[in-house]
Amino acid sequence: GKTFARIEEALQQHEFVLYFQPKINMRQGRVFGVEALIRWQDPGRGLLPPSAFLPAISDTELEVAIGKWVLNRALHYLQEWQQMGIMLTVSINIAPRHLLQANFVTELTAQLAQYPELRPHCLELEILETAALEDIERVSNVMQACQKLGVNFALDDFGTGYASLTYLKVLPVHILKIDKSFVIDMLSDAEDLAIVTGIISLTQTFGRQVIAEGVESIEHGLKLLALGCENAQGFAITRPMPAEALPNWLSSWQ
Ligand code: G
Ligand code: G
Ligand code: MN
Ligand code: NA
Repeated sequence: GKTFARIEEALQQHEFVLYFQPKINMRQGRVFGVEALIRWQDPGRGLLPPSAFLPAISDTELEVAIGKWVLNRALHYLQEWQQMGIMLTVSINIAPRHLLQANFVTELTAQLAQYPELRPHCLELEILETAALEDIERVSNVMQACQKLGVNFALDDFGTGYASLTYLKVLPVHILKIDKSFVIDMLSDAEDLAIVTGIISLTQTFGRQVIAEGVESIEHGLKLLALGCENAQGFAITRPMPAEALPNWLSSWQ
């Protein structure tokens, strides 16, 4: 339709931009990474969030094309920051269709080859928990091939899908991201707190890392630390920001 054509045009016209949201280790007080989050700088409507355009292109080749652009831009900024002496990991959100493309590993290899100064383990791919379970064997094989390149995986929105513990056992994910819907209300909702507590203890059992998103206050951070989750992402630290703003933000943080 019209929307689809407009989004296609936006990609050609370079109207997409990447914002970045820091991830911190609360115990060390250290920023260790950033998540790349796409925005559409529409000349007529201003800055649009992913919810305004990604649903219209879900599971299409255009979504894959945008995914390739995101990967390339994220690596570009990462290299730029590295050249400034800023050592970070960058996480990008990978759509299921993109990950399951026959040539995904080849693409990833080629993209990384464009940035030879970057160590592959500085790149983390965030996969939705729900997507990871669609075709568990294929997903697992692709993830293992990417891991051989040195690329890490995060299971995003963890807790919102139906991840069986068996799947968690076989998937080579190094970190689980506790979905913000549980984190935001955990200080007032006993059930959400139980879910957050359960996910943290699950990661300990399975020898995985854990990060909480939706950390909106100091109290959220303190509670998570007490529960054994040291890693956090959320508005209490900062909202996502343009790439150009990150170096200054990092200076003021330290
Ligand atoms: O940026 P915001 O905080 O509004 O993100 C909303 C949702 O959009 C997030 O759940 C995130 O996973 C998704 N999203 C953001 N950027 C990208 C992207 O580059 N690719 C994909 N596939 N999803 C993204
Ligand atoms: O891909 P993922 O769903 O993890 O994307 C993160 C999303 O969460 C983005 O839309 C980002 O803007 C949003 N976000 C990040 N921190 C917070 C927070 O503290 N509170 C809320 N409500 N949203 C957040
Ligand atoms: Mn994400
Ligand atoms: Na998420």
